[in-house]
Amino acid sequence: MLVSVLSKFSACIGGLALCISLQAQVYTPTPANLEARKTFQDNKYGLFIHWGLSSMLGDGEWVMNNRNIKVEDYKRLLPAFYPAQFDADKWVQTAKNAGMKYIVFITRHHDGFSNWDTKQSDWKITNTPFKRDVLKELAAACKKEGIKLGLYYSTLDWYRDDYPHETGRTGQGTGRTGKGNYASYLQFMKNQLTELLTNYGEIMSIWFDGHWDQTNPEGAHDRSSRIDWRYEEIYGLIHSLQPQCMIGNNHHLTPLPGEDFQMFERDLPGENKSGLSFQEASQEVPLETCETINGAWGYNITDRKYKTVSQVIQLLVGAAGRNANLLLNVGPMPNGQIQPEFTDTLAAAGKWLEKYGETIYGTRGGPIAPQPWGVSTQKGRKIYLHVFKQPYGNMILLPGFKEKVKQVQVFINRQPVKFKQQAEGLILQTEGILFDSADEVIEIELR
Ligand code: JFZ
Repeated sequence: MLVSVLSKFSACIGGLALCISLQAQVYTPTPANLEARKTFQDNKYGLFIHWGLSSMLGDGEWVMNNRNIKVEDYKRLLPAFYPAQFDADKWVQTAKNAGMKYIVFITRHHDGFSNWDTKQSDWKITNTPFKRDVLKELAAACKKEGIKLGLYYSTLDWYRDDYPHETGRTGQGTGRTGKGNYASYLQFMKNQLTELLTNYGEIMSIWFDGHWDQTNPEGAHDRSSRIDWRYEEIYGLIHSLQPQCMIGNNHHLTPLPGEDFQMFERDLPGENKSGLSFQEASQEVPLETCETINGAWGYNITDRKYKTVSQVIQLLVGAAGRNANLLLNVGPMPNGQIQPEFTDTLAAAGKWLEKYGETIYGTRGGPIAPQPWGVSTQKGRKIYLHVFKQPYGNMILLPGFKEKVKQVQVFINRQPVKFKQQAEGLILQTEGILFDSADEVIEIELR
């Protein structure tokens, strides 16, 4: 009797636990969050900004790890940081001129340095001689100009002892002797995130990075994490503070419960050129590709691998054609300025967008999968073919194209394009069309 009561009792407890853990797996985004996702997809194009103490060393944001700089030595950067030319309005203007609609700023990268006046640590920008809370200034400048603001936040830390560094894949050479303590580190992160989501107005997104430090490298069969990050708690906190705030995590995995967009690093969704993106593109949440404008995220003084204007345009369009946003990165100089090689290219691509923006903003990936000649986007009854190079044989075949076509035109000058609808698909005659732009757009209007 007692046995059966006990077993019933434990079955009940077991059921409850199962119920609670299932609950934790279920995430229902609020209407405001769903709305924010749409706006995000409509906006298409953002500026990523990697900047902080590491910029001073001119060797990328991984310099602390790569050169095994000890925390004690790296600390000397703090009293030396004085970005005299920092001007949040200029950064925002750079994004605007580029045709970008949002900025994602590094609030805290792997070196653990906080780019805002956090109360949780002394390792912060307001303790440099510069003293200013650059995030406050950037948030104000963005608000003034109608640019949305997302925040990059590293869950990996090469500086703090309480980060579980013993099991980390990186940061082993920074001389830490204290023991990792995730409970303490988690509380620290939650306190910081609370500040970020309370004191800086509406935050478009939190862009997490660092998960992979606790897993085998990309492409490995087992990508399980050596620590339990307790994302339900972190994500729950964010969504309770700002329900519309979109959470993304650069773990290079299928999105986890609570995440609102999926990111691809140096890759367009479906490609895996960088070897960092083995994950499949989600059909559920918005997608975003991040890329560098040269070869580096944080300022690298010798990096001259500048992308051309055409490359930037084709990257953006290539992302749009795969239903993804492009988050294009610059690493400003230690003085706070974005170098002219970057601003010039961004502005020139922005000029292209002034003319062709209608075929990018507010669109979704089109019905024609990426082709050797380019990609397609769609908005309502209009399909835009983005042609990167002169089509072979002066014709484009869209196999299996069934929908009835009203008219086809060259987007920029309304020059009519001859077309035939046949059993094998839609055939466009491109003879006489000048393909001299990085991307010539042909508009197909459906009936
Ligand atoms: C990460 C960061 O480490 C990098 O500094 C930058 O912020 C970028 C946007 O995101 O990039 C990664 C992520 C994973 C690995 C390497 C770089 N990895 O697994 O080796």
